[in-house]
Amino acid sequence: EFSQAVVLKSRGSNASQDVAYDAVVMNVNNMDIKFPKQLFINGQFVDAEGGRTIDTVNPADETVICKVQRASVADVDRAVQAARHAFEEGEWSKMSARDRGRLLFRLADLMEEHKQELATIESIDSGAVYTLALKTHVGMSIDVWRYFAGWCDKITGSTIPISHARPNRNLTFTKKEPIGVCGLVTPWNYPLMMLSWKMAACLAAGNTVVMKPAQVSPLTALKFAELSVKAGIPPGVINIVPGSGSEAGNAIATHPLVRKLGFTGSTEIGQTIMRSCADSNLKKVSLELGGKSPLVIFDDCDLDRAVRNAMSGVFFNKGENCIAAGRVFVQDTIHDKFVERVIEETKKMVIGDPLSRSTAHGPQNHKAHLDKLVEYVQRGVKEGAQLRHGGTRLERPGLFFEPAVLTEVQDHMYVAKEESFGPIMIISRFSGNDLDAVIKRANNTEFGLASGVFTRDINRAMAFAEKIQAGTVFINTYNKTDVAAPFGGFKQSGFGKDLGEEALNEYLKTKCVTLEY
Ligand code: TAP
Repeated sequence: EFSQAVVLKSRGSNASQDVAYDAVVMNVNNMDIKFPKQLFINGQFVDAEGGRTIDTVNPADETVICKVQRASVADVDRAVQAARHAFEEGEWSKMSARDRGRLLFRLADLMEEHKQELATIESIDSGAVYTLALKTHVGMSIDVWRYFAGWCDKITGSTIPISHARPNRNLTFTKKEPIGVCGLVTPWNYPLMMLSWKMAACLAAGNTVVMKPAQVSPLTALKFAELSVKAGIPPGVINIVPGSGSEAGNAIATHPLVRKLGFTGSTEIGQTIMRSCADSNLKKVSLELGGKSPLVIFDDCDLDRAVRNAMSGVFFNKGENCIAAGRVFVQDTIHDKFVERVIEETKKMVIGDPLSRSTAHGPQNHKAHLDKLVEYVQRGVKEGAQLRHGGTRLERPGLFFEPAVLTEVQDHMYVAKEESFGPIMIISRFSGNDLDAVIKRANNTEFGLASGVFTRDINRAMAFAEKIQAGTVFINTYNKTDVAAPFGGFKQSGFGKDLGEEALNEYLKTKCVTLEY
């Protein structure tokens, strides 16, 4: 039987299947790398209708890496038809959940075997520092595939005691079923990881998928597609359609055969997507959107730890991090010392070639983003904030921005309200021990993604966790995400969780069955 063959293939070491494609081959980072640049539809790499392309640029030196095929509305439709066929008639829906899990474990193993290559591709395409790409961009992606592979055969419904129709008896039970063809649209900050967070849950639940990576960083999604063939994932289960949001992204969001859309990106586009999903066919939708996450530092904290965590809270992955601490509130008794320490440490950060093992801070993802960051800092200064460090483009090839520290930021300022999505620390003071007053300021935003507090007072920490309006709360730590812990925002940071058991519900529907006997 084919499903058995697929699974046997997934177990055998020499069973991998190769797929032919028009490859980009490079020697970079002291290794040979090879990746596709075409659309991936129905298990094959194909050119887009009309052969249109988008240049993908290496932000470390602004050279063009390659031209990637650009999906049209018709290409997206082909991908959706392939996903529908795979769901309704292919082996994917026929095989047992345990076999499905085996395929996903095999895919994770292949990603691990290609870890260095994936991290190198991520680094040249997105500017991620290679050592971080290994650990986070690729490392956490592998973890998330394994985590959800383990869920495949543990998706259960429940039995529910309803009233009996005496003298007969009744039994009600629920079944969790896959939704069908799902669409995914993701941003550029962690290209492979954003794909993996959503797609692993989506496939573990038994769906098929059409996915559009961000046009500025599509390469690891295509390498991933190649590995999915080697893993033995049947054709049509995974389809990847690089292209622009307004064309390919919108075609997914409005397609009448797509029943669910998982989106990560800006709040503005999230609103557009939700409208498109409603108007087209009332798709189920989950949105992971922007943030302006508050980090509150009290004077009874472990200052070394607070400085270290605030720095990584803001500068991690060049600040291109949705849960970045977008606003740091520091108690006035330790404010000056904190600022001094942060500046001292920021000056020590090694900025440079993301492939160098000693680099801590690489180039920003793309030019328009870098320009926005420079303007953002200037706007803060114009409004009266003090620029204490960095904040300009560095005079060297590549899209390098010197991490910035802005102090004396007041609540009404643009930089206190809007997300930068870059390495810019926004510091404000608060006075006294009035927890409620600082929480009120921290909650005075339409975002609600993450938050953090540093204090040795457990009562204060717990009160903060209770009152803060954010989907994630860190106490005496920051950025500590894990594949098993649900992740997602409140308010205009969106709804619907990624990661953890809860993420499965985003890609399942509940059927309720009642019988009488
Ligand atoms: P967006 O501009 O919102 O783009 C996200 C994705 O949506 C891209 O693939 C984009 O395509 C596509 N898109 C644009 N317009 C579309 C449309 N009309 N219909 C369908 N798709 C469309 O965000 P970005 O600039 O890539 O990412 C930055 C934002 O993402 C920040 O606000 C950040 O906070 C947020 N973010 C949030 C999280 C979580 S987990 N909450 C994680 C990472 C990032 P293109 O390729 O054409 O741009």
